[in-house]
This record gives sequence, structure tokens and C-alpha cells, in this order.
Amino acid sequence: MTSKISLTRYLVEKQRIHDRIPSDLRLLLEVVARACKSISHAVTKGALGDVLGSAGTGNVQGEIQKKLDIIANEVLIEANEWGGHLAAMASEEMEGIYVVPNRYPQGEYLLLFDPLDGSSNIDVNVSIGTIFSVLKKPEANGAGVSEQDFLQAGNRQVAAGYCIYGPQTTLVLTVGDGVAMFTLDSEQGSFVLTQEDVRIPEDTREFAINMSNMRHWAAPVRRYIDECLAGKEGPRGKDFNMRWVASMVADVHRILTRGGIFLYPWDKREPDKPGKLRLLYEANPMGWLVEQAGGAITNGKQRILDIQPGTLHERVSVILGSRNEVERVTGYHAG
Ligand code: AHM
Ligand code: MG
Repeated sequence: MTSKISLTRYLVEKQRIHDRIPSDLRLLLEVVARACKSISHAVTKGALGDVLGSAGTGNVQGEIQKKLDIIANEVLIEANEWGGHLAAMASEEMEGIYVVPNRYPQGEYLLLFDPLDGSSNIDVNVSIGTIFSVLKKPEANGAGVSEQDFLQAGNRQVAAGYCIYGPQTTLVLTVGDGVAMFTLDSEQGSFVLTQEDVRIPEDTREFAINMSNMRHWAAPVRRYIDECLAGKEGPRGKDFNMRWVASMVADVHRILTRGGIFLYPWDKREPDKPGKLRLLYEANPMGWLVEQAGGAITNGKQRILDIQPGTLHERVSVILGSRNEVERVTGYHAG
């Protein structure tokens, strides 16, 4: 009989046998997973738990917060602040960083998260998720911790992942040696390894983009989608399918599962904004996962993981997924 491998065992082996992660990082990832379990529980309750609807407040990006945005943010903070492995946290839902209070020991890691991605899907019972990224506090900056410490390029991440709350709750993780997926066994209360060495096919016939913004796109994006839509008779010589969940976690999860390309590009609606998605909480962690699975991610001009962030809530244009398609769209931008 093959025994099931829990997330705990997987992480212990990553630490002990493969020497891939130190014990503090293992503990941190365990705590994040525990918080995701608790968020999954709240999500599942829906109307019965009085967690649906708007909280009546706005976040730093001027977006209306849902009750679950706030609940998920609090769950992540409360779970992580006392363990001794973190120096500070940053969230899409908080204006500034959250420094671990003095009454708790300070660790050397920084945790960044989008507590509940796909907020517009909460009330309609469509998949949503939590996205997270882990950085190390730069040693050069002394004992304290500041916003500046978070402004590190995505290639400095030491762990990244997401947890999708869909028909199943699945945690997807990388610590830099491939991507693994863990499905929540709700009877046992533990995440069980269900796929290792996730690979994204290099080619695809499926794209994901919000087509309602078509008239606002830049020429290279328009050209790429026009060519996909032209199908067999067009320059690509094949038919394409389209999917758009409007939850990045769900769209990325599909791409990790069967390939595809996802675009949330810059557009003319707000020309001064580089894009809608956030570099530190969304693009970097998803980007590292995608690259670790053999895919690619760019902003049309450069690899996203090489971008030096200037501010905590910086936005970015995102093109990710099957390598050959991402390279094609990026090439159109160069031309
Ligand atoms: P959120 O973090 O506030 O939920 O916003 C991010 C989401 C992504 O999950 C998704 O890809 C995108 O916004 C959908 O945007 P749109 O509604 O413009 O299609
Ligand atoms: Mg989000």
C-alpha cells in the first residue's frame, strides 16, 4: 500500500533530506497552510457563516472590501504573528506593513499575501484563493524592519504559493525545486500531496483575458488575440478556446493543470497604471510557480521576476503561462 504524504511530511523531508529549507521556513509554511485551512472553512460556510457581502470599507487601492477579504486578512495575521519566524507582513488589504508586535519573538522572514484573490467571485460561489510570497529580511538593513525591506525582486523569493478554494481546496507550493500540489482532506484536516513536479505544456490552444477590455488594449495584445480568434483559417492555423474565471488563482490553477496563457495587460482606461494586478502579492508568487513548472511570465517587455519594485502596492501588466505563447506575445511587444 502506498502511504499518503502529508504537507508536514513533505516539508520535513525538504528540510532534512534535501536540505532545501531551514526549519524556520518550514514552520512558517505550516502556519500559512493552517491559516488557509481556516479560511477555507469560512469560505465553505458562505451565507450560513454570515461571511458574504461587502464589509462597507475600502482598501488602499480604493476597492470595496468584502467581509471575507477582511476575515482572511485577520486569519493570516493572527496565525503568523506569534510563531517567531516572521519579522513583518504585507497585504493587499493593508496600507502599510504589519510589524510583528514586540511581545512576540522576531524572525527573519517577510510574508506577503493577497488574502482573498478573486473577491468579485465570493458572493457568486465561484473559486477564489489566497496567494502568498515569502522573502528574507535583508541583513544589511539592521535590526528593525521597514517597507523598504519588502521591495525585493521576485527572484529573491524563498517560497511562494496559493491555496484555491474551489470544488476542492488545494495548496500549491514552490520552494524553488519544482511545484507540488496538496489537496485538503477535510475529514483528516490535513493537506495531502496529490501532484509533484507539475509541468505546464509549452504550447496551448487556450487563452484567458477579459475580452470586454478589448477596445482599450495596446496593439501587440490586440494582434495576439485577433490571431487566436482567427482560428484555423488565420495565421496560427489552429482554433483556440477561451476561459476567464476572473479569479487569478483559478485561471493560474487551470494553466498549471493543462496549460494555457493568461493576460491582464496594461490598457488605455488608466494609462498611468501599469496594469491591474499587484507585483508583490500576485504577479511575483504566481510568476515563480509558473516558471518552476516550466512556463514563463513577462510584462510584455521583461521577465516579471527581475523587476525591482518601487512601492509596496505597485501594479504590473501580466502575461503568463505556456512558454511558447508567452514568448510570442512578448515578441510582438518588441516588434
Ligand atoms: P482582487 O485581488 O481584488 O480579487 O483582484 C484581482 C482579480 C484577479 O483575481 C483577476 O484575474 C482579476 O482581478 C479580474 O479582473 P476583472 O474583474 O477586471 O476581469
Ligand atoms: Mg487579488
